[in-house]
Amino acid sequence: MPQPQLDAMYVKSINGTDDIIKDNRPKVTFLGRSNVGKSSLINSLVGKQLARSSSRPGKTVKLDFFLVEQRLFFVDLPGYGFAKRSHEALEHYRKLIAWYLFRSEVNHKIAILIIDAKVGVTDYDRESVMLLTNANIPFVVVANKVDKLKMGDRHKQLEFIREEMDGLPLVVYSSFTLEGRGELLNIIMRK
Ligand SMILES: Nc1nc2c(ncn2[C@@H]2O[C@H](COP(=O)(O)OP(=O)(O)OP(=O)(O)O)[C@@H](O)[C@H]2O)c(=O)[nH]1
Ligand SMILES: [Mg+2]
Repeated sequence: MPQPQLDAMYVKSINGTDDIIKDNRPKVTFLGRSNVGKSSLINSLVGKQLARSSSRPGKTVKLDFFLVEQRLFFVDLPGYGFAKRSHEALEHYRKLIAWYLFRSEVNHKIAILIIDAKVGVTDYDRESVMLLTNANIPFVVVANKVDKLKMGDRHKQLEFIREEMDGLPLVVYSSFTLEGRGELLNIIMRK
């Protein structure tokens, strides 16, 4: 079945404070470790190649804003914890992301915390859950790349992740097969 596209366009990329933060239209923010598939997931949701993705980690380097259906923004964040970055670069990204999420006073609609279904829940993911919870930012966890799980491992691996996430909303997803797309769109786009 053909997947409906969303009306979506690239607006701008920022590296610090900017008028778009004060634009009151709600922001849907995609975060997660480097290479976990944040940019690909945005593309799979809107139905076109909008965000730049790459097989090499470290592709997204700023906060990229996309206007969706004229009424809200999708925000693609740089990945956290890319080991090949210098200490200074890691600090820069950590501060930029923390500022945007917790101190910029942007109008958060929901954050989409993307984890790798095959890798499972990492320390970084646990820390993100804690920080989002403490900041009262609504969020949903997305277990992406589920297409990489062998059928025999799928059930057990997803159970591990569910247990770790302890009752938090979880969407099982693949940007390749589009499994979970309808479910996630319902969560993100509901008024
Ligand atoms: N098998 C599989 N691969 C995926 C999926 N989603 C993304 N990928 C691949 O994962 C790699 C990273 O994708 P990106 O979308 O660039 O990841 P990112 O999280 O935006 O990465 P950074 O911007 O570097 O933080 C690419 O090679 C994608 O093709 C998925 O659902 N399944
Ligand atoms: Mg990216």
